[in-house]
Amino acid sequence: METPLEKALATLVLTFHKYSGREGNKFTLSKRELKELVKNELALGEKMKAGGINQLMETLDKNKDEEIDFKEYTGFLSALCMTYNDFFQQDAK
Ligand SMILES: [Ca+2]
Repeated sequence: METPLEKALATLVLTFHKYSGREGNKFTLSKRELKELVKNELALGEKMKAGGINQLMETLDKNKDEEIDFKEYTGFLSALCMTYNDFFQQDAK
């Protein structure tokens, strides 16, 4: 049986592919695909303006090819995990 962590990992991977396959390269996120992912899958996405997406894209796109590959996406997940952890630690105080 799948453990909660395994389930979470599958969700992280499947969410990437759910959006990366929409246009252009099937294995990378274009800016539009990244925007859709953030908007639909994260509560903060609702509040994010166009400038925020541009900035996020610039931060994540380490090799500057205007696409977010899976490795670059893991950088995003890592930053999100850190934020969640900070949130839990603050909540525990
Ligand atoms: Ca890239």
